[in-house]
Amino acid sequence: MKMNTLAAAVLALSTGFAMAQNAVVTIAHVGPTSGAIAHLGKDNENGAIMAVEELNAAGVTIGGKKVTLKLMTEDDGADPKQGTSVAQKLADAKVAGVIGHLNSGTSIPASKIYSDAGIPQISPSATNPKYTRQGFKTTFRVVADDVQLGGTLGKYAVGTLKGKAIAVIDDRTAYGQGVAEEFSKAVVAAGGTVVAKEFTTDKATDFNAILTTIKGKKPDVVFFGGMDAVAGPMLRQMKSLGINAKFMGGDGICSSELVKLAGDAVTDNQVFCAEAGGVEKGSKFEAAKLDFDNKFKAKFGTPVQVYAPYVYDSVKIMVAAMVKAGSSDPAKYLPVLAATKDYQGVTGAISFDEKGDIKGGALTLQTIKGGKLEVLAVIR
Ligand code: ABU
Repeated sequence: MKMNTLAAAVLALSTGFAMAQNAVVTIAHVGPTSGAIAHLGKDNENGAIMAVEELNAAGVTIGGKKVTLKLMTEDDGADPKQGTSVAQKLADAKVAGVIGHLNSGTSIPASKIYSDAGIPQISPSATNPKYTRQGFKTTFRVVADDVQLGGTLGKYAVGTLKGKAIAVIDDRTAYGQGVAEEFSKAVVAAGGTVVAKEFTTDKATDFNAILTTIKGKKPDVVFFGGMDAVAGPMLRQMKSLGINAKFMGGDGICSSELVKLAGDAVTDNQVFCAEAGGVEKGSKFEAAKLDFDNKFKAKFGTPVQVYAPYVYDSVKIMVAAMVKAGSSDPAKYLPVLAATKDYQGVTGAISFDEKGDIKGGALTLQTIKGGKLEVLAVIR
């Protein structure tokens, strides 16, 4: 027993010594870990922590040398200005790569700074199409975009939910406004009518004025382009005002937190939302995703909100590109990252197109039923 303890101590010391000798490769994660959607930022950050810990435990060799990965975590508060200031800090620190940001409103302006510095950036959750349409070689995304999200949800509102009169609200962010516009276009194309267009902000808590206007239009469906922190109180105020319409939103509201925030203000099959990714039931990725969800809950004591697994895959894709390129120098591994093809992640098979977008991205359409999110369909 004593010998085992001694052997373990020697091993720990020698492992620690070896780790200390390893070159350090710094990857950054950025998301809003403060503010109204800090729960989503922390969810994303935890996905990065999990990936880096697993990689270090397994051992990473780049260009024939053992390396230790270091995760630098930054908070952008979901604020575009704070986002660019953090991006400049990371560029000055010459990090090897960036995973983030969470929001489109921060990812888009930050992407110019990373592009100028030649630093690869993978967003696990920013869905505004503009993010990858700026001609930057350093910009990647592992989820579907708002054209796909808004388009699919608009078609669903009219075709499946049989909505005729549809009210649309957005929070004036790059994401909220963009997804609401795509949704509205698809509603009209499917033969529905947008009877009201209202807006709020991503910090608002009182929606009585806009909801009263909307109530007067008697909508079958209310769509909200924005995040769960705003959608929860909005649903409660809809109930107080007696608005019984279906409620829809994109990935920003499709979180386990929304279920808590809305509480008993929602009835079964009243809320519909879509995550901008997903794996089909019965596919070879189903078990890996479930395993990730279980490990995540055991490690952090909280369920996945939305995008932690996409962050986890993003870190692993970036490191796989460094290993394959034999270098963590962005100029050397960037072309390998761009050529990522059929990477087998926990969120499915990932390949990038010429813009840095995921090829053939999926959506997971969900509803709230029995106080939980329930998957209705995975759509490609
Ligand atoms: N995609 C929803 C949340 C993040 C964003 O695009 O702003």
